[in-house]
Amino acid sequence: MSHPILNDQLQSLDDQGLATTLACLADTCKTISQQLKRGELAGILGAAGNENVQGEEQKKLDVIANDLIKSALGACEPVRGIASEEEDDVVGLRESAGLLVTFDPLDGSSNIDINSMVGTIFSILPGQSTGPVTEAEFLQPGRNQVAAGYVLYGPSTMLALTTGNGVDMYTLDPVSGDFLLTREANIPEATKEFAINMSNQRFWAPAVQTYIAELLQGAEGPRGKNYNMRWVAAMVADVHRVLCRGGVFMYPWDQRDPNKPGKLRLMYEANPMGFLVEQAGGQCCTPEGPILDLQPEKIHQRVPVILGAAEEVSRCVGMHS
Ligand code: AFP
Repeated sequence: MSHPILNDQLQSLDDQGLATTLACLADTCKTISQQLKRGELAGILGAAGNENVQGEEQKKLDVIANDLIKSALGACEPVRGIASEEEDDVVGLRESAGLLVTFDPLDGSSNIDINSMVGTIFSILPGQSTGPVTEAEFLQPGRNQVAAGYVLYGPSTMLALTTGNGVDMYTLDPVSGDFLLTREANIPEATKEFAINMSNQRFWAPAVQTYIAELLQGAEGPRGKNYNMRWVAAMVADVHRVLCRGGVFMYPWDQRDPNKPGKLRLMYEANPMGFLVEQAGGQCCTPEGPILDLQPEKIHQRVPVILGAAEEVSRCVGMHS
């Protein structure tokens, strides 16, 4: 069976600037994948001794992945500016170009040292001006995204991509070095699988407590079926599972830090995943409504996230009202 090659598929896009940018991101992720495969042999595990803007320790690989993507997009003509989860400020590249890229270079970095799954998440927005690049220009609702995706570095390296016409999943062929189209994502409306960090249960809002308690009651409870639970602790891997076989994933608000409305970042994680999940037939919401309709207030903003099977997301969101 022959699988279409990503670069051939990209040639059919109307916007060739977008195609060039996506090809650049895909190529850079191949390099990150190679670095990850060498693991401890490459001496790139462990801490780099820095903290990122959110006060979290950066791993060497976070820094390496960030530098690789930053430098590749720096040489990519259609890109006007970039924003990275690992950078304090947005970076202006060329005023004449039309695309803005936001990215989380290495999501799930606590998994690096245990040789478990991590990924790169990206989102592409249209530029809003022909003048100097500013943070304000990036603060567009996720609905404006022209493309979003992630690369999952797992047993095989996979790219999930949407340009607003469904979600295509490509597998990196180690022989040819190409990303080959291997499946389309589809999230069934109903599920029996949920993903949440249960250790935070006592900190959740009452609506989330009630919703998860219902799932845990299984067939004897109001939902009338038994649910299974999974948690990889890398959003990219947990959402990949939802895109492949359905399920609901949540990182809700909790009261550990009342000043943080959630753990996940709107511009680097929630918006791109929200675009993918909606394009695969699922929903992605905060308790107030669809994530993609949120007007961002700052580039490193955090949000609560409930995404996946429409039936579950609606029920959980409904419990908040
Ligand atoms: P890092 O990339 O900073 O390790 O964070 C990953 C993440 O933001 C997201 O990918 C996971 O779903 C979530 O954190 C896991 O958080 P817990 O460690 O609190 O379960």
